[in-house]
Amino acid sequence: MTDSQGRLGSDKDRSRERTPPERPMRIDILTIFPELFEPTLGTSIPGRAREMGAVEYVIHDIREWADNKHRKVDDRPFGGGPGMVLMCQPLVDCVEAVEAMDERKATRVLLTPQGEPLRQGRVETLATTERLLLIAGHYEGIDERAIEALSPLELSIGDFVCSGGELPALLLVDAVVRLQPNVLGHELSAAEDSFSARDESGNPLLDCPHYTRPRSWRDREVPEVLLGGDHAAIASWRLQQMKDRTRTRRPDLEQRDP
Ligand code: 9D3
Repeated sequence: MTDSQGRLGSDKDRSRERTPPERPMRIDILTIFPELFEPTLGTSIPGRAREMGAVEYVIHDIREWADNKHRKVDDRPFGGGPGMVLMCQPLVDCVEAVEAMDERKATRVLLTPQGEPLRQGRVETLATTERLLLIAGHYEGIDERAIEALSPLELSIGDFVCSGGELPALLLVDAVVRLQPNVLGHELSAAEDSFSARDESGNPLLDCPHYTRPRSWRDREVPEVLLGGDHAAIASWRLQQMKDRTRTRRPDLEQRDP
């Protein structure tokens, strides 16, 4: 018999050498803008991850769970004020219906400016779960009782204002799926990039500068050490650059979890 690459071998050989293929991680996304997701999730690393069978994306339109013929899912805020508030019923019904589509327990995540600022340590934890359910809001807010009932993990992608939770959700998907086994090609490895490199105390380090040909460009030279072939000297120069850049650009990264 032959395997997928045409190599000969018995089933017995294979059961000794290979662990069974893992089920793709399932990521459900709940949104009122379902059309926003496919172009990004079909491209680059998120697209490759899906083609490889590492992940499955299922997009759900919250409006499909509206209980009225106008597919209305929002209403005016009690107490007054601008904007509309996403109602409890369509959102919670949607979460419950979507969760019932697969037997795996989903980690519920709400993208919200009120959430925990997302950092790499949280991304790494989420990357190990078998199922994520992301809720992207696109309103002045969500009825607080729905948030209480769902008790999702609440995440923000940073202290700036986006017009909705859709792009934050896509960003989280990108950060999570690139950590799935075998998704990154050899062009970069998850263990080597920014926020994976550490100093001796375990603090995260920014990346060092990179150079390619030509050696001289508009009177700017590539640092001499990179041209010499002394690999120990290159490694120590790069580490020093990483430490210097971290200290000057991101002093907040020192003595802090990823
Ligand atoms: C200007 C409206 N704001 C009044 C104080 C509240 C507000 C509501 C909804 C601000 C932004 C949004 C939409 N943003 C998100 O849903 C969102 C978000 C963000 O805006 N920044 C960083 N991370 C995230 S995650 C979800």
